[in-house]
Amino acid sequence: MQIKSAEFKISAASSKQYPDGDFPEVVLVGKSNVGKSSFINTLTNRKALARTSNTPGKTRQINFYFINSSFYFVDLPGYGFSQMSKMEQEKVGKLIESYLICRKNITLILFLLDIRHDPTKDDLLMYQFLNNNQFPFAILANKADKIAPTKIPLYLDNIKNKLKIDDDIVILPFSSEKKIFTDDVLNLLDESRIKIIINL
Ligand SMILES: Nc1nc2c(ncn2[C@@H]2O[C@H](COP(=O)(O)OP(=O)(O)O)[C@@H](O)[C@H]2O)c(=O)[nH]1
Ligand SMILES: [Mg+2]
Repeated sequence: MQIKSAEFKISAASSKQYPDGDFPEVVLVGKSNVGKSSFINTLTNRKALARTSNTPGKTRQINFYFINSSFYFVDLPGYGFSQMSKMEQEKVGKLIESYLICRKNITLILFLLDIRHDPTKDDLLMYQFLNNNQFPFAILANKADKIAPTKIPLYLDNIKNKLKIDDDIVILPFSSEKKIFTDDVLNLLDESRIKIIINL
């Protein structure tokens, strides 16, 4: 797949604002600051299509980006931002959960983790939520530019062990910074879209 066009559609604070139509949605999930918005900028080859930030916890709405006039990237708010008040964290949690549970358009969830770190408690909960509910998802171990290329398999194994992930779950290294492994992700998108067409 080649990404030829990308356009910001809407920042949704509730399900009423989700875009109409039956376009497939590829969803970015992960803790605050893991690189969800950067991922969208990297794949679309745009510097600031999605707002990235050094300050975690900025995005509290669901942002939709229309790609190739045929599918959406959906940038979910980050979870697990400890400086957000308990009430706000709960609000964000509910927004994420209700999107994931109710939205029928979801084709693929890209679950971002930081390759360098052990998954957090919230990461583990998210993994179990996705796995137990049989969502179509793959794990991207982001910020792979921060470790030596020869160490990447070791770090991936650490994540697999900590989350106890099943062998059939796809886990790929990724880096927005260095734009490495983007082809693998584009292939994933191709496969997931084929799947949805067959399912229909
Ligand atoms: N080194 C490195 N930094 C990254 C990468 N992806 C994102 N970042 C940085 O991590 C911070 C948070 O990124 P952002 O995309 O806003 O995270 P989000 O909260 O998940 O949307 C920013 O300072 C990014 O520049 C990556 O692959 N490598
Ligand atoms: Mg973001």
